[in-house]
Amino acid sequence: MDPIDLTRHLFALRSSGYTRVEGCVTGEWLDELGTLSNRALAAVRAALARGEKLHGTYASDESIACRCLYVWGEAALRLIDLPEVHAIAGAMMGTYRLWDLSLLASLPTQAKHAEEALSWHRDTAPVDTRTVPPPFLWFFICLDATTPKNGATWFVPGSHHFVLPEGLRNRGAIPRPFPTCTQLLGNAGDLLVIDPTALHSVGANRTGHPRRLVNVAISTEATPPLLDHWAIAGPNIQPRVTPTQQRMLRCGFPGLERTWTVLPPGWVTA
Ligand SMILES: O=C(O)CCC(=O)C(=O)O
Repeated sequence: MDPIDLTRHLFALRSSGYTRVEGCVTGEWLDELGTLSNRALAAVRAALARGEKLHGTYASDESIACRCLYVWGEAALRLIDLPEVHAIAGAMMGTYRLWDLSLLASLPTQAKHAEEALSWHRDTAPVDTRTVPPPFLWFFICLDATTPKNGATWFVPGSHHFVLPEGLRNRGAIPRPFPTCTQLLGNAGDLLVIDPTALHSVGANRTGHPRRLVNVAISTEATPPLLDHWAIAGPNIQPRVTPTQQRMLRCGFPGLERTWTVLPPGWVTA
């Protein structure tokens, strides 16, 4: 990314809490990512249908996630090296690690939901990013164009700077709680970067197909990752990682879970 572009995206992210980098993943890479994501999604839906609970992961009729997407194929593992992620994460956070690589799907929603934004939340409390780095950044690769109809993420620009006023706390799924909220629209292959301390929500998907994002979820180095990714990568992946992938997957935090609920059939962890 050229320095002027990087400066533009950093300014957008710092002031509004989000930015969009166009066309980061294209061609066969994007196609393969779509195919492996569909396999992962099918496996997660099958596990939920069997009554399994996804470890550390919210699932509903409208949105589900698949963790540790790197185990589903090379096209996912390669995302850990994405230069745009490193340029932005490096400038915003200094040192950082992979918190998780997840598939996020907004599923076709029946008319029972009048709301367009299904679950307003922030993932952690806002911090003063003038003096400390944001604890997390979510780098969403759009596998599908995100549109007003298919559940594009809702977002309140600038809300990463402020706590909610007293009267608006704990009100759950409020439809469009703020006049300035907007949906994050992009084309397939674009990268939507959000500071998840901002208020955001998965959108209702009124189409017949899932709206899929892959989240290269990054945290500061001081924050433990969601899982022990190095153990989960296991002997299939460990011997062939790039130095960057090794740095991002491996960490010294004790006591992390060494597997996840849904992995490809026969997958061996370390
Ligand atoms: O899938 C989405 O649109 C939003 C995901 C989200 O809310 C999150 O990752 O915290």
